[in-house]
Amino acid sequence: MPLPLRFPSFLAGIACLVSLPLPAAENRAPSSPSRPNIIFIFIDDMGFADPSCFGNPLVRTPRIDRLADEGLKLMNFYVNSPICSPSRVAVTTGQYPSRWKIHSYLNSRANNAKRGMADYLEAGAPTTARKLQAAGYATAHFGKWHMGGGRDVDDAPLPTEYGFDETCVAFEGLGDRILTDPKEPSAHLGHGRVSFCEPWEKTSRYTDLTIDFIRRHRDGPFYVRLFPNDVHDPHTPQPGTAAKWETVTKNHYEQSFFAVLEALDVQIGRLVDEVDALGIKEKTLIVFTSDNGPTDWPKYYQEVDHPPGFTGPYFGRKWSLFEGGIHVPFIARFPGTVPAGMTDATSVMSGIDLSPTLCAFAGVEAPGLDGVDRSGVLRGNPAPYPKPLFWQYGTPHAQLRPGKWEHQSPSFAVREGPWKLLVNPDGSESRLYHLIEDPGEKDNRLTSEAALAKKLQQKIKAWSLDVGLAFDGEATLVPPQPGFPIRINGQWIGLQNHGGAIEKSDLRLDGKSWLSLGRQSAPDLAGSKAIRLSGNFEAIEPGGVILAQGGDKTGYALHVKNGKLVFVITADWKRTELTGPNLTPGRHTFEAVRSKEGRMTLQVDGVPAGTRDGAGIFAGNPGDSLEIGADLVKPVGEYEVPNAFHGILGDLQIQIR
Ligand SMILES: [Ca+2]
Ligand SMILES: [Ca+2]
Repeated sequence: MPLPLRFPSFLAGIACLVSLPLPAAENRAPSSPSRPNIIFIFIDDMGFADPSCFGNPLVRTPRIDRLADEGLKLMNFYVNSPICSPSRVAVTTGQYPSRWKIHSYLNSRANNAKRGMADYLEAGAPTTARKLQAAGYATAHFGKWHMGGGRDVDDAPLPTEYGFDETCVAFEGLGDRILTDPKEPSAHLGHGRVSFCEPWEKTSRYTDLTIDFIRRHRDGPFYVRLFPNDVHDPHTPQPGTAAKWETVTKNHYEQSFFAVLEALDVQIGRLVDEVDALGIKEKTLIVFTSDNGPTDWPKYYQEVDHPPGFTGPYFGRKWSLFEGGIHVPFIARFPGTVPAGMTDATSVMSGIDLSPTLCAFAGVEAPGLDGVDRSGVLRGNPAPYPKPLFWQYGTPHAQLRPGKWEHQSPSFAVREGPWKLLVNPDGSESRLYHLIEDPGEKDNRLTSEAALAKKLQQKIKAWSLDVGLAFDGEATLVPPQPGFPIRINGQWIGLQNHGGAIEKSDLRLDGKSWLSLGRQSAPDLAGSKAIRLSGNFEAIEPGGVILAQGGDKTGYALHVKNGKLVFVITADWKRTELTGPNLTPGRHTFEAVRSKEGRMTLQVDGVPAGTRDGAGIFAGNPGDSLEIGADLVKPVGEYEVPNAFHGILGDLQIQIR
């Protein structure tokens, strides 16, 4: 340890320690060590009910269960984001990740900039590791980082700059790292030693490093984080290990997931066994939880009937602020200090609370954080959460949204006591749930508890101002309208349905009904974009809009005029139209394509109807929304708004890249 550099802060840490008032004797078991070792295990994408002690219906995780038997299970633990990077920032800093402009996953520089995100967590952010390091702890991080570095970001601080003596990460971080593919961009970013292994070997490699670190620091105190990449998908188990699950599930994705989950359980067991064998069990706090809910890619719904990973009683999954995205399993084991075999079903705790809580166990001060010290709860004294908890994820920042459109949540949420309000910044899609009576978030009480909902909206407004997010606190709270899903850029997106009749996958429109998707959620049009619109239709009247986004300055539309299909693009106030042949009665398929360069093509029933060249670049995003079955304001084509469609629409797909 390079002591001279850290000497002043080390001394300050000791000074803090000495001046701290001693906790009351009755709050602390006599055997409770004052500077325990801390092992923090943070699983990637593990659902609430993936460990069998939290309700896995098909697979047993005996080693994780043993940890729970010997420790405390919290049934109401939340992460502060339904996606990796911000969730990791919260558990690392004790602060809401929005404070550091990390509201979604960190990606390439261009993609981060586009979403108003930082490229990495600033090295000056407060961290548990730095506080404990200053207090004399040996510190280390092994496994997934994803708080900066990777892709084309080669100037992120090294993980050691956040207070870790030793680190080894994966492709989403710098410093020493283990990769699985030599073609991975991280292999060429420099800033650390790179080694390779098979995907199914990663977790055992990180566990090896953790065990080696613990052996070297067995006299303590140490703080080590094991952040496995498993059970994030794609699930790539050791060849041959998925077959045993064929009798349990026919879903091949689930077979692979179960094999990876079982292998992860084995590694957790290996680590815990090592702690016990070293005789440091009573001096070591082990915390186990997950960074967000289980995967929800569209492919699982398209190829098999459901994605792998269980959320138990909770609705929603990864990328969603419904409970299934943020409500995760939590275990703490610390024999003699944390009660063994206890289940706390009432106390709420969250990722931002870990820093003040772990520091409290270590006797280190952690002032000025968003999180609160919940060490009392972990010592077996259930207590109400002292303030509201807030979340922000979603449009316009997120990009990644659940594959099942019903799982797509509003972008803000607050929980206070038993109540949770989910709401968009403009008040739309508001939902108010009583989580004790309705943990599955089925019964929206927005109307019957309007005053309470308004109060919670004000609290979100105040929090948004504090962390630097835009939110309209005065907006009218509007409950979600019954939706209709459309495939947009490969994802099912639920559009608000204003009067359309749904018949299987068809949408029947009567000339007075339409679907809409607000401008925040509508596809990004700015720049030189390729557009592909496809589907089928039957027009009962000879005119009407099938779909339209934008207006006469920037936009695209497909409409029927005088019994012909018309594809129209507006760019820089210039309108270009491509008209198809006379339509016969009945169903027709269509495909309308515009290349990045502006070349338009139209096919009706598979027959090309011609090409035209238009302007290549959209100057910006249009101010109006995407509508199906009408163009409500500012017409894209030569028609009067709303030019509502009367007929049937099927299999509509929009791709804008
Ligand atoms: Ca994750
Ligand atoms: Ca319009």
